[in-house]
Amino acid sequence: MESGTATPQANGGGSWSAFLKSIASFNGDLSSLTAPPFILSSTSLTEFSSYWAEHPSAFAAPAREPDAAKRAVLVLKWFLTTLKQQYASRSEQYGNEKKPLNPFLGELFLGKWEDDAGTTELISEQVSHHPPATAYSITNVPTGVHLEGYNAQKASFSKTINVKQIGHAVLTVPAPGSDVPDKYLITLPSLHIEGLIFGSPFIELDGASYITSSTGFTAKIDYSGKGWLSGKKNSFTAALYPTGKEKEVLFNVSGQWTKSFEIYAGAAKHNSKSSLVDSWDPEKTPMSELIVAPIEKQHPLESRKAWAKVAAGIASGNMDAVAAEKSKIEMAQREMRAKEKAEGRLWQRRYFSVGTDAADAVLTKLGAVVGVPVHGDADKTGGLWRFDRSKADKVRNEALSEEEAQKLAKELLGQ
Ligand code: HC3
Repeated sequence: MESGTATPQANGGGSWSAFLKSIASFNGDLSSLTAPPFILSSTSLTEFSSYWAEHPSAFAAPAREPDAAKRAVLVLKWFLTTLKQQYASRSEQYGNEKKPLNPFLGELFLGKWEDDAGTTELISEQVSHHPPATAYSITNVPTGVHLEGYNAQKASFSKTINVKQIGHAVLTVPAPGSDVPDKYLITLPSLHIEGLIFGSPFIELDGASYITSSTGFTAKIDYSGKGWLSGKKNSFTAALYPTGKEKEVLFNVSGQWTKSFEIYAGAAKHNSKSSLVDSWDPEKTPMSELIVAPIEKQHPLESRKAWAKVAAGIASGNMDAVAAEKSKIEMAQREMRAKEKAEGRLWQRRYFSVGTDAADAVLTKLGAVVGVPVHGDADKTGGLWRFDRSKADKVRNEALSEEEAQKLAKELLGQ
């Protein structure tokens, strides 16, 4: 069976209907969802962090803009450009969104982009397993634009799978001519799965998400899908306004997050050719390719290396091998947790630490504007995770010997 390409229909409707029955009563923990083989992806959720910067030039652009309101609109533009990758890229022909691999604690996904924007580095780490949470740090080296954040998901079933994203992202933009960088607090949209009943799942975003800045601007993005009678798939409208003055719209954006969008000055009711200030068309803007080290050079905890045997099993449709290889990792992880408990220690995250400030500075200043609590929903994500530069500097040039790498793989992954 070619699980990577086969449709549910091609694999027998029986197991798909059993899957549908099982999700109608599932407990909200997406990692516990038992999906039929043909809907299993060999990509781990730690890889999803890369979707934030597949257009590094858009990511870095705000650092070159001297005007604070225009910087805020460039941040909004970059955020909107990421949505297609985040929510539709795995389902190029709509309708084959698969179930990603559940990362193990400590799993890493490291990479970089090298293009016109210079080097942009990605670090993604599974910082919590119960509840599952992934943290990430992305830095454009020449400009110093830096994104960090963490996320978890809470799912419920009502007509379909509905997913609320827990967590947030913080973008730091060094502003031209200022010693104090801008901070942007970004919330994450809710989503639901469409097409489940037809065996062709894809994502639609819903509700609203926000970006609020230390420079006094807020963007609200409203998502809507194709209704019964009207509307287009993956639609959105967005408005940027001085924080607290929602009616004083400085810029508005509209379009489809999978297709193109236009940015206009002022409120939407005045949109005309002359108020059009910018636009985006993913077809005309090629993505940069993420560079990931070859598997043999990766750290044992790097995602593609750790899951290589599971991925091979999925690709060849050998589900016995998939189950056996997954259970090796799960057992080794369980044993490691038991050992840590017995020795009274915790797993040391490699790049992130639980926020040490008595109160997180960004959430204290900006959280209330966009509904992010000062504790950052730490109870649902295993902590309020912040990138720890000192940890990252320490491991930057660390080289494991072949022997050390093998020992780690055995101990932590049962390989
Ligand atoms: C819900 C989801 C897992 C979570 C994925 C997240 C929210 C992860 C963080 C990224 O930044 C954005 C993102 C994009 C897609 C989200 C996934 C879509 C489907 C997957 C479920 C666990 C799988 C449901 C199974 C099935 C067969 C219906 O696809």
